Amino acid sequence: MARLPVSVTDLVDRFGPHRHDVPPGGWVSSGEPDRVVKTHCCFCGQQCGIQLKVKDEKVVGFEPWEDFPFNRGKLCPKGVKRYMQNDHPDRLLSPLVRAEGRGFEEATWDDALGQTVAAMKQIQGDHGRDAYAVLTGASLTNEKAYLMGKLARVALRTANIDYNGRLCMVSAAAASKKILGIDRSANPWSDIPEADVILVAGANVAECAPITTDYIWRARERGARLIVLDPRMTPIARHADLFIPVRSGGDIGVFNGMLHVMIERGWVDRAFIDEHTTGFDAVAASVAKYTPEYAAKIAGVPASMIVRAAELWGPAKTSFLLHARGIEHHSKGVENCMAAINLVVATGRIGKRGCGYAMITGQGNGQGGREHGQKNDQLPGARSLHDPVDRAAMAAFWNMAEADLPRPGYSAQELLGACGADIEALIIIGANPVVSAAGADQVTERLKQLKHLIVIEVLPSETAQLATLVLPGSMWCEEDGTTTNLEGRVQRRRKATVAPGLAREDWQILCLIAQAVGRPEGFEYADFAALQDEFLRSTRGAKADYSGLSTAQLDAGSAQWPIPASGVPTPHPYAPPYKHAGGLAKLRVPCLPVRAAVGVTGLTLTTGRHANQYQSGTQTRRNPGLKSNFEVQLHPDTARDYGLAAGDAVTLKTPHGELTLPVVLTPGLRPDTVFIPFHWPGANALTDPDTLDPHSKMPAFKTTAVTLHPVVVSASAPEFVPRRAAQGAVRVETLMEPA
Ligand SMILES: Nc1nc2c(c(=O)[nH]1)N[C@H]1C(S)=C(S)[C@@H](COP(=O)(O)OP(=O)(O)OC[C@H]3O[C@@H](n4cnc5c(=O)[nH]c(N)nc54)[C@H](O)[C@@H]3O)O[C@H]1N2
Ligand SMILES: Nc1nc2c(c(=O)[nH]1)N[C@H]1C(S)=C(S)[C@@H](COP(=O)(O)OP(=O)(O)OC[C@H]3O[C@@H](n4cnc5c(=O)[nH]c(N)nc54)[C@H](O)[C@@H]3O)O[C@H]1N2
Ligand code: SF4
Ligand SMILES: [Mo]
Repeated sequence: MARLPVSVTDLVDRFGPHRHDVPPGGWVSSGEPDRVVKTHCCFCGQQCGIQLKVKDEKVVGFEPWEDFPFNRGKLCPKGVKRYMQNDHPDRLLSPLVRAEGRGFEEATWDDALGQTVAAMKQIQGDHGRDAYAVLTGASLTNEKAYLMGKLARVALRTANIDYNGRLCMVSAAAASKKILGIDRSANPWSDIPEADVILVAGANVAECAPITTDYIWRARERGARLIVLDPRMTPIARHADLFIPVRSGGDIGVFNGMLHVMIERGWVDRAFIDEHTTGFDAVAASVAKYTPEYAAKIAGVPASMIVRAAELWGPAKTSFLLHARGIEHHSKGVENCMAAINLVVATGRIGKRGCGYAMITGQGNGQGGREHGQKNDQLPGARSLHDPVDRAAMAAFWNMAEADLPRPGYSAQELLGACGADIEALIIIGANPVVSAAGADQVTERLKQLKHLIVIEVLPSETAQLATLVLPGSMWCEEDGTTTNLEGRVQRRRKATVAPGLAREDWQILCLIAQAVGRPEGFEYADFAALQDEFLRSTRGAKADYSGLSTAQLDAGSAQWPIPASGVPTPHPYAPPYKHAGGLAKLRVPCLPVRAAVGVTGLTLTTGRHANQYQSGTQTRRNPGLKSNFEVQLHPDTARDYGLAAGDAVTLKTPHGELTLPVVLTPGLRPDTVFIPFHWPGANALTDPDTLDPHSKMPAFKTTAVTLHPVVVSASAPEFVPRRAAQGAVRVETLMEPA
C-alpha cells in the first residue's frame, strides 16, 4: 500500500477551502473544443441546460444551450464557472484507508472493498442489520438514488437509510402530501409569467433560484404585483410592491391573517371549496381570531401590511405562490407550509394556467432525489414503505419476500444522533453533515464514535476527513443519468469525460459494494442503460410514474411526471381530482408555531445562502471563480447597540455552540435578526440538533436564540453603549400566540 505524501486534512490545509489562486499552467486549456456535450448544471434544483466544451478529454468551458426550454441559455455564476473546479488538486483519485496514527493511505479497490466487507459482516453480525446505516443526498441522479435505496434494503437489509433532503425539502413535501396527496410543484414554471400576483415567501430567489427571477420579471413586465415575505430585504424584495419583513418564524401570522381578511371580504372561491376540498370550515373557524392586529403581533409587522397583502392576493384573477426554506426550516415548518397552501386552495387558483403553487426545490435532484427510495419511509416512485400494497409491489419487483423488506428507520438528523449508539457503521454519499447538519459539533462527535465510516466523495469534504475509508466517486460531468427539476421535468445528464485516476462512477461503486457483501443478485448490470431501464420500470403505476418516458422526451427534457405507460406527461398534477381517496384536497388547520428562538436580548439567528456558494461549500469554496465571505450580517442599529462597526469581530453564542465572525452591516435586515450563511464549517455549531419538526423531522435552521459578544470594539464605532451586551444564558421559550 503506497503512502500518500500528505493526509487529506493536510491537503485541505495546504490548498485550503478558500484557495482561489489558479495553479501554474492554469486549470483551463485553450483552443477549440473537440466536442460539445449537452447536459445540465449539477448545482441547484432548476437544473439549467448547459453545453460543456470538451478538449483533450477535459471540460474546458461551456456554451449556453439556447434551445433548452427551462432556462433558454441563461445561467448563473455557479453554472458558468463550475467547470473551473474540475481539475482541482484536491480531487480524490484513489481509495484512501485510514491507518491509525498515520492519516490516510492510498489503497487498491480490492483492499478497500475487503475492508468494507469485513466491517459489514462484523458489525451486522454483532449488532444486527440496522447497525449498518446509509446517508445519501439529493444531488445524486435518479438512478443513483434508486440504487442507494436498493443497496440499503436489498443488499444490506438495513432499515436505516435516509438522505440530506431531510434538511431541505421534507416540510414542504409533507404539507403537500397531507393536503393535496402528492409531492410535486403544482405547475410548470411557464405559468409564472401569466400570474397577476406573485407571493414569494421565505425564498431568496435571486441568489438561490436565479432563473426563477427571470420568470417573475416576465410577469412583472405584464404588470403583475409582487409580495415578498422575508426578514431580510433580499434582492427580489427590493422590487416588490409589498415587502413584508416578517420576523423569522412568524409567517403563519401573515398567512392566517390574509385568509381572515379574504374570508371577511368574500375573496374565497366557495364553489371550488365545496366541490374539491374538505376541512375548509375548520380552517375558517381557526382563522376567525386572526384579525390583522392579532396576526400582526405574531408576524412582527404592521397590521396594515397584512391587510394590503390580502387586498393584492385575494381578488386577483391569476396568482402564483412560491416558497422555499425560509418558511420550511422551522420546528413547525410543515404547519407554515399548510397555512400557505390553504391560502392558495381557498382561492381555487391552483394547478391551471397562470394559477400556481410551488415549493422551490433546492438541490440539483431535490425532486427526483426525494421520490425514488433513499428516504427513510419511501420506496421508488414515491411509494410508501408503510403501505402494504406499495411494499408488496416493490418486494415483487426486487424478487424478495415482503416480510424481508425493512420497515422505516431513522430520519437523517436522528440517524446522525444515533451514531456510536444504535448505529456502528455508516456509508455516506452526496452529503457533508459535518458542515450542514444541525448541531454540527455534536454530529461530528457522533461520527467519530463510529466503528466504520465509508464516504464516497469526489473531494476531501470535512465529513470525508473523518472517514475510515474514502472511496473516490464520480463528478456530474463524468456520468450519465437523469435528474428531475423543480417543475417535475425529467431530463438527461450526459457524460462528458471519464472519472480520473482510480475514481469510478458512483453507480459502479455501489454495485461493487453489493457484490462484495455477497449479494450480487440484482446488482450485476451489463451497463448503465440496464440500470436506467430498471429504475424507470420500477416506477410503473406509482404516484411518481416515469415509466412512459420516451427517449425523445428525455433528450429534449420536455416531460413532467407522472408519465404513465401512455407516454402523456402531466404538467398540472394538481388539477382536481386530488390524489386523496374521493379526489378531494384535505385542508388542515395549521398549529401555531412555538417561538423557540427568542434570546434574552431578543435576537434571532437565521441562516441561509450566498449567490456564489453552494451548500456545504465542498465544491464552490474550491472554485477560483466564486468568491464570497463568511460574515455575520447585522442591522446597523443592532451593531451600534453593541459598539460594533463593519469588519469588527463578534462572537455569536447559542445554547448549542459559539462562533466568531466579522460583522457586515445590512440595513435591509430586521434589527432583531442576525443572519449568517451556512457554507462554511462552524455555522451549524450554532443550530439545534434535537428540536425537529414532529411531522417532517426537519431541524429549525431558520430560528435560533442568539446573543452577541463583541470581541474587538472598533475605535471607529461612534458610541459604544454596551446596553444590550448579553449576559447569562439564552432563554428559549415563549409561545408566539399573543395573550
Ligand atoms: N447560491 C445558492 N443557491 C442555492 C443553494 C446554495 O447553497 N447556494 N442551495 C440550493 C438548495 S439545496 C436550497 S434548499 C435552496 C434554498 O433556497 P432559499 O430557501 O431561497 O434560501 P435560504 O437562504 O436558505 O433561505 C431563504 C430566505 O429565507 C429567509 N428567512 C429566514 N427565516 C425566515 C422566516 O421565518 N420566514 C420567511 N418568510 N423567510 C425567512 C432568509 O432571510 C432567506 O433570505 O437554494 C438552492 N440554491
Ligand atoms: N444552518 C443551515 N444549515 C443547512 C441549511 C441552512 O439553510 N442553514 N440548509 C440545509 C439544506 S436545504 C441542505 S440541502 C443541506 C445540504 O447540505 P449537504 O447535505 O452537506 O449537501 P452538499 O454540500 O451538497 O454535500 C454534498 C457532498 O457530496 C459531494 N457530492 C456532490 N455530488 C456528488 C456525486 O454525484 N457523487 C459523489 N460521490 N459525491 C457528490 C459534494 O462534494 C459534497 O461534499 O444543508 C442543510 N443545512
Ligand atoms: S446553480 Fe442553478 S441557476 Fe445556476 S446555472 Fe446551475 S442550475 Fe442554473
Ligand atoms: Mo436544500
